[in-house]
Amino acid sequence: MLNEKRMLPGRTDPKPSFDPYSLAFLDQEFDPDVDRSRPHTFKTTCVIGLGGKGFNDIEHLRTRLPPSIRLLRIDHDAESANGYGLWLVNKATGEEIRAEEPSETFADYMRQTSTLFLVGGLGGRVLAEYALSLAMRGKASEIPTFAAVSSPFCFEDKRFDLARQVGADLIKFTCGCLVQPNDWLRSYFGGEAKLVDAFTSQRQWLTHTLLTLHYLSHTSQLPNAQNSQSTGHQMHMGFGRGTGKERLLDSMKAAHDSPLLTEMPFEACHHAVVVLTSGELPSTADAKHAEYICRRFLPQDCNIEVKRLADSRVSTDLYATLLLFTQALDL
Ligand SMILES: Nc1nc2c(ncn2[C@@H]2O[C@H](COP(=O)(O)OP(=O)(O)OP(=O)(O)O)[C@@H](O)[C@H]2O)c(=O)[nH]1
Ligand SMILES: [Mg+2]
Repeated sequence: MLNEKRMLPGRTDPKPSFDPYSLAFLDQEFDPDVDRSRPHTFKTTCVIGLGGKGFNDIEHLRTRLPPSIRLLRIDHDAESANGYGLWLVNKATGEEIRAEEPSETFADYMRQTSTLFLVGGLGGRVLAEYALSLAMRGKASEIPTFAAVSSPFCFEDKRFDLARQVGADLIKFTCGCLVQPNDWLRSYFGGEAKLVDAFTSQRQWLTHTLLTLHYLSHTSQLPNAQNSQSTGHQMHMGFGRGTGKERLLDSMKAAHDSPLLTEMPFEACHHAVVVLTSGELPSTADAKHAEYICRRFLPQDCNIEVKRLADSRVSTDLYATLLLFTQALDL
């Protein structure tokens, strides 16, 4: 619940007639125009999926991320008892090409990487084994590195301690580590939806996070992205949709109230990026208004950036995406 101080101006009818958290537009083909910010260098964004959840994530992202983004996967190797495998995923066909010499091939990929994303399930063995060394490698090579991971259900108690430890370490070595607890998915769907439905929506959230960060990595000063020496951040994301005359206010309010920000300590936020997305570029007046709204629930000295983005898949709706950065908090 919002406290008084954080309360945003609301409308008389608090219940919009549509789902403020639907990202259905992401299931359409990717709009190459959104990729226009990509600088013309040989370097590219690279996403690495780790373990079983990483596999599911990559399979989902394959058809939804722009062709310029490279997808890799690291997993147990079915052919050897203790080994692991590195696969390059062909976006068009889904075919996976096994890298013959993982270390050399991987070093090549890293030389061609401008921003690195690690995705998977905290508490998974593959992620526990490789995510931290990948993040440290990214940091040492001055590649801005982000992690977007889910944390285990509370009933997976064996995985929980591992997840806590790996998550805390990942936060130290990334520019931003976003942890989405699987239990939030359940509560968001009232515990009634099939788990697979909850996972599908979680993957839409993940896709949205990656697309937003991919865009921002070329256009914005994300905290620490340029500074390999400083300590890491915990990243939190919320988004909301608005439509009609009050779409800016509705989308900002929905973003603030997002189930993804269930336990967000807004008072601890030191850097915030707001991305306003619509079919046509949102106005500068909307951007000013969004900043004004943020000032009502973020600390005085919080650095706030507002970005505007056109995406032809979105029609006349407006999406407000909040990326909020804090120092490491308890997981
Ligand atoms: N949200 C979400 N979570 C998943 C999904 N698949 C697995 N998980 C969670 O991810 C965590 C790690 O599981 P895996 O990715 O299968 O782990 P692994 O690296 O393959 O290694 P093992 O421990 O051997 O299974 C577990 O806590 C699962 O609950 C998925 O598709 N979506
Ligand atoms: Mg597994």
